[in-house]
Amino acid sequence: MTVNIGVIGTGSMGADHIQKLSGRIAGARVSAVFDVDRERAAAVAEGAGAKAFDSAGELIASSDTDAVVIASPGPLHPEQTLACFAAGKPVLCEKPLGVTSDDCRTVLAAEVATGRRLVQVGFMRRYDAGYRQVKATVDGGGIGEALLVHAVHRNPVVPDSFTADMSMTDSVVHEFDTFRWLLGQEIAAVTVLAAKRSPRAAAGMRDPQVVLMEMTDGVLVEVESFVNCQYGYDVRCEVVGSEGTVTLENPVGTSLNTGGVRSQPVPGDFRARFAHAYHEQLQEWIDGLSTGTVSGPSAWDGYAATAVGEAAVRSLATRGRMEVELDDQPALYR
Ligand code: ISE
Repeated sequence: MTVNIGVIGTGSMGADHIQKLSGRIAGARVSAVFDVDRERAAAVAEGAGAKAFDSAGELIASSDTDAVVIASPGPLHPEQTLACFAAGKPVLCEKPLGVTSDDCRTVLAAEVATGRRLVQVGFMRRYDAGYRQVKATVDGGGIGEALLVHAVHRNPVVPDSFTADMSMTDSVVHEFDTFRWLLGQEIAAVTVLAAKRSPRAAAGMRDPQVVLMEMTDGVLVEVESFVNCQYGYDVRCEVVGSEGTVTLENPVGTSLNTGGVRSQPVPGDFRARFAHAYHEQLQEWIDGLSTGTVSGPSAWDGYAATAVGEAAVRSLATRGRMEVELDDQPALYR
């Protein structure tokens, strides 16, 4: 069976998904495309052998679409996800599920009302082989009891429109999700401090920043976020346990030894670093759809990440420690 996928948004992430879904992912094809940029949508649709729609609503409702990928700007995600629920169609929604926790609550309530899981949130790191190995080691007791985590999240550059708050809501939101998943706990409190400002940061931008997350059972997770590091994309972590540590390095394909120096390439951006994870995310989503199962990061995960992001933004503004109060988890997500 081939699943017909409608893709909303043909910017960089949407285009990346369309490319993967057009040939590389088994059991799926792109049947429908929508973007506010009609010309771009038409060109992408032609390349993919898909139909270009005039609105997201029409794409979602169309019989050409069995399931939907949402890669539009974040503020549109809740409304488009709700439309997918109304049409009874599974949806892979890029992060964030909603830009506010109230938006996410609306999505949660609507999904709970359908009585089944329909949305998966695009936290693709859960599909990365390296993170999966780290989680398997921690879960298998390979380092004893996990006590604390050091993590690094660096982007070479960001556009001038990227704000200090976005370091939390757009970048470190991945660590919020990753360490909730990896450690199997919620985040109880978060503290964010801006470091000395890089001269490469745009006016008004506070970069780098350091985030301290306190997990519900006392594990501490410390993350450096640096979005103007210049040299490349660098995401790493080390989980420190009572009997040892497990480390995820930035992956290295080749090493060059010459003139007494060893050099190794660094990924240019997150699409290159997580290309395989994006592929696995789509393939596992499609494989699940054939049995009617949506099992990846849930609306609850999307809500929790956004709620922690809100607390982190408040902490950055006040230099204070912010507790994270989550609602009761609906049974659908337990
Ligand atoms: C970007 O939006 C992403 O989602 C990347 O995975 C992340 O590493 C980057 O920092 C974000 O800006």
